[in-house]
Amino acid sequence: MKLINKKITVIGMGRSGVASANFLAGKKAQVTLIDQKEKQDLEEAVHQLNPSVQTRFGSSTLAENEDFIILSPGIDINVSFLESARQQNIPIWSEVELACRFTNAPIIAVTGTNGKSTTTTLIGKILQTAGKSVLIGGNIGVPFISLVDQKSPDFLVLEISSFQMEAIEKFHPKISVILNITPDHLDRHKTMTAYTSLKEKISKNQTENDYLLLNQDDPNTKNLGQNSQAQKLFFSATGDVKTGVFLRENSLMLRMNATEKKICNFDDLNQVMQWQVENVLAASLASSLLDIPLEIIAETLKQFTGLEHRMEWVRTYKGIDFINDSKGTNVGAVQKSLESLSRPVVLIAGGKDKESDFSPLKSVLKQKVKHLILIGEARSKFRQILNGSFNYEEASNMEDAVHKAAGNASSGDVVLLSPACASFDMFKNYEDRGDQFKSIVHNL
Ligand code: UMA
Repeated sequence: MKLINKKITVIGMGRSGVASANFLAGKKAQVTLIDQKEKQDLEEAVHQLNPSVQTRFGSSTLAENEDFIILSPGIDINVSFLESARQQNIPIWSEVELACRFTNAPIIAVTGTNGKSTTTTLIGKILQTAGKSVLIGGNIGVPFISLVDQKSPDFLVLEISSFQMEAIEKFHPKISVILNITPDHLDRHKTMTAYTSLKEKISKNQTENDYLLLNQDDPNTKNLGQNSQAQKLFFSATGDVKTGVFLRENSLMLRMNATEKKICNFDDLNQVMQWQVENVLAASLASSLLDIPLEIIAETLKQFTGLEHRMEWVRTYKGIDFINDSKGTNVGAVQKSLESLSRPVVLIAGGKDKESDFSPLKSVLKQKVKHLILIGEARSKFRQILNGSFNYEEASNMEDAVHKAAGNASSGDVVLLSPACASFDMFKNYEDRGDQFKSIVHNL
C-alpha cells in the first residue's frame, strides 16, 4: 500500500493517534492530526510528533478530500462529525486496520470482556520461552501500528477491544480467541447484540487454515463464529471439549484428533492463575496450535504470576488476604473474581458507572460476600439496586474503605478490591486506584 502524498486525517491525539500519525508521516503521507482538546492539554503528545504532522486542536472538523481517516479507539464510529466522510465514501479505519496492512507476521488476537491482557501476555511469554521472536501490543497499551516498522517477528500477539473492531475491513488473525462476553461499554455499543457482534468480528476474515478459540463455558461465546471459515476449537474449566483444552479434576488436558495429553496440574499454577484458569486454558490452546512443546507451555504456566491490578495478591495481614483487582471494571469481572474465591470476602466496589446493570451481582454477593463497602459515584445506583436486600456500608475515599474493610474481616477472610466500575470519579485511572489501595494496605 503506497502512502506517499496521500491526504490522511487522524482523529484523536492519544497513544493510538500519535503512533498512527508518526507512522504515516514516516511514509511521507500528508497527515493532519486533530483532537477536540486544546493544545495546552496535549503538550506531551505534541512533543512526540513527527514535525511534518499538521495539528488542529479544539476541533472535530474534517479536512476536504481526504484519502482516508484513521479513528482512535476512544471515538465512536457513529459520531455525527463523521457523517460527511461517510456520505463521500471516504474509508474510516481503526489503527488496527491500518497496521495489519503493513505486516505479514502471523497474528494471534485476543478479545473478550475480561482477561484479555493476562491471556495476551501469557501467550507472548510461552512463545518467547520457546525461543520465538514475539511482539505484544494492541489494547494492552502499545499501539499495534508502533510494532509494524520493527523487524518482522515470528508472531504478533495482540489484545483487541470492541472499539478497535468497529472500523476494520481486512484484519485477519491466524488465531483469534474470544475469552468471554458479559455486559460492558454499553454506554457506547447500546445493546449486547451490537457488542457481541463486534467481538465476533475478530473472526470474520479468517479462513479454513485459521483457528477461532471459544470459551465453551460461556453461553455468549460458545456458538460464535457461525459465519467464519475458521476451524473452531474450545476451552473449558467445567467439562470435556471435543477439540481443545479443558480442566479435568486436577489436570489441564489437551485433546486433538481424539488424542488426549496432559499439560500440567492445576495446583502447579500460581494461586493467582488458579483464580483465572480460563485465561490459562485459552493461552495453552493457542500456543499448542503453534506447535509449542507441551513441556514449554507447562513450564511457563507454572512460572506465570499474573498481571498487576488483576487478582493481584497484596499482603496477608492478621490472617486476612488483601487482593487488588482494580482492573475489574465491569460486572462480569467482579462475578468471575468472586466465583473463583472459596473463602468469605469483604468486597470494596463502586466508582464511575458505565451505564451498567449491577443487578446480576446480587446473587453472587449473597453467596460469597460477608460485607460490602461502596465507594464513588455509583453508590446511589448500588443503593437502589440492592434496595435493602444486602447490607453494605459506604466509604468516602480509599483510605476509609480499606480501614472499614479490614475492620469487618477476620483471619481467613479475603478483602477484595474489585470495583465493577471505571475509576475516573476518584482516581486518574484504574492503575492509580489499585496503587492507592496497595499503599494503604501496606501501611495497615
Ligand atoms: N478525542 C477526540 N474526539 C472525541 C473523543 C476523543 O478528539 O470525540 C480525543 C481525546 O481528546 C484524546 C484522544 O482522543 O486526546 C484519546 O484517544 P483514545 O481514547 O482512543 O485513547 P488512546 O490513548 O489512543 O488509547 C487507545 C485505547 N483507548 C481506548 O480504547 C479508550 C487504549 O486502550 C489502548 O491501550 C491504546 O489506544 C493503544 O492501543 C485503553 C482502554 O481503556 C486501555 N481500552 C478499553 C478497555 O480496555 O476497556 C477498550
